[in-house]
Amino acid sequence: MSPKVLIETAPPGMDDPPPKPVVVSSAKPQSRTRFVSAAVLAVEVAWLIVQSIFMILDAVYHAIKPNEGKDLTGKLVLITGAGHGLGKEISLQFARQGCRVVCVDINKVGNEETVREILQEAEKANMPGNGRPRVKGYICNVADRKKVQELALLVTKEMGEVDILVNNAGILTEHSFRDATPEEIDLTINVNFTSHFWTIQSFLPYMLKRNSGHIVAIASVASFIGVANFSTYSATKFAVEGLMSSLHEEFRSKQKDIKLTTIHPYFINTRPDLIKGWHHRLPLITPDRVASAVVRGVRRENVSVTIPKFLFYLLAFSRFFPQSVIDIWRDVFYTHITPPNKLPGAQVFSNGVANGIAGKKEL
Ligand SMILES: *[C@@H]1O[C@H](CO)[C@@H](O)[C@H](O)[C@H]1NC(C)=O
Ligand SMILES: *[C@@H]1O[C@H](CO)[C@@H](O)[C@H](O)[C@H]1NC(C)=O
Ligand SMILES: CC(=O)N[C@H]1CO[C@H](CO)[C@@H](O)[C@@H]1O
Repeated sequence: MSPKVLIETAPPGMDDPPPKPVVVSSAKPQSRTRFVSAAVLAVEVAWLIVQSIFMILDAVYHAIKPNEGKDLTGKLVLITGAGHGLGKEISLQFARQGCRVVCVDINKVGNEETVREILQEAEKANMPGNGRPRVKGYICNVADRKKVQELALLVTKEMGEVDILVNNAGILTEHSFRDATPEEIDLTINVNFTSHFWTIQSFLPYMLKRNSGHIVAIASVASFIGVANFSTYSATKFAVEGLMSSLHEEFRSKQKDIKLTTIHPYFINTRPDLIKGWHHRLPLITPDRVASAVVRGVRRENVSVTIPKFLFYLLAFSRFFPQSVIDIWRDVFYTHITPPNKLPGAQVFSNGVANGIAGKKEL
């Protein structure tokens, strides 16, 4: 059936632009198209429900009988902030998977220590290096875009194209919002968040070229909920979640083979100096546990991993309740942070940025 085309012409003498041609089909055009699009939507939703049921059943099956995921032997992994705490543990665990490792940190001493430990372990385990260096350390401030670009060129030349990028470097900034200085705010945002743009933009082109790669972001449970005296930090973690979630959506159709994983750990006991100021109802978790969750998440290509897992469900569930209910639960399962410069007898820190740019002098 061919629709009739009706062209209305304006009465002569008026300067309006000529109206657009109006397409009309026979009887009740509007209600018919509305009916058709509603029917199409209904069919699509029905199909979505069927597919979702199968996907949920599949997820339940795998939760009962977990698969170990892809083999990482021989992959080149770059970890930022490899010189201390979680980054160090992540580096060691990827090396134990048979990966070649690039350790990046602003702190030369810590970074070299990690490299040395990996080499020692590899020697003991007699792991083959396949003629290329198993591990190498690089000093770089990830908040410095130019330095990150130079790093990408150098690493690619010396070690090869990076398969897995782990954005872990960051600083824990603790201050009451009133006390936050512009320097602390800028530094935290640059290191904990903006750096992700520089590293991803620098390493992604190689991944796109080969149509394979994996980008990991270490966010936090503080990307789901805010924490008092942790506002700047928490804001950067929400931002990281937003970035990764958007990238997932952007890559999902055309760059399916670039995998993304965001890790949301609860508080980790990496920093004895800061822990003194933490009062919490739930036990802290160990870097070791988080690092194995990172490796597992990468192997299984999980988009989001929360450690401990129950916190993810608890926090998602809590959203069904009024804020007053959430508040009283948080009063019982509290996490209170006293900034380091407010701890009795602590003059070690001049401000809330505890490890700030440790090792900057060495650059
Ligand atoms: C990770 O992926 C596996 C399947 O590869 C799945 O069984 C598991 O539930 C996922 N875990 C999370 C936290 O999404
Ligand atoms: C935030 O830190 C201040 C000290 O600067 C402390 O007095 C206060 O109790 C802390 N707030 C919370 C909710 O932990
Ligand atoms: C996303 C990111 O880089 N976050 C880091 C912010 O700082 C903390 C504390 O060092 C790190 O644990 C995070 O990895």
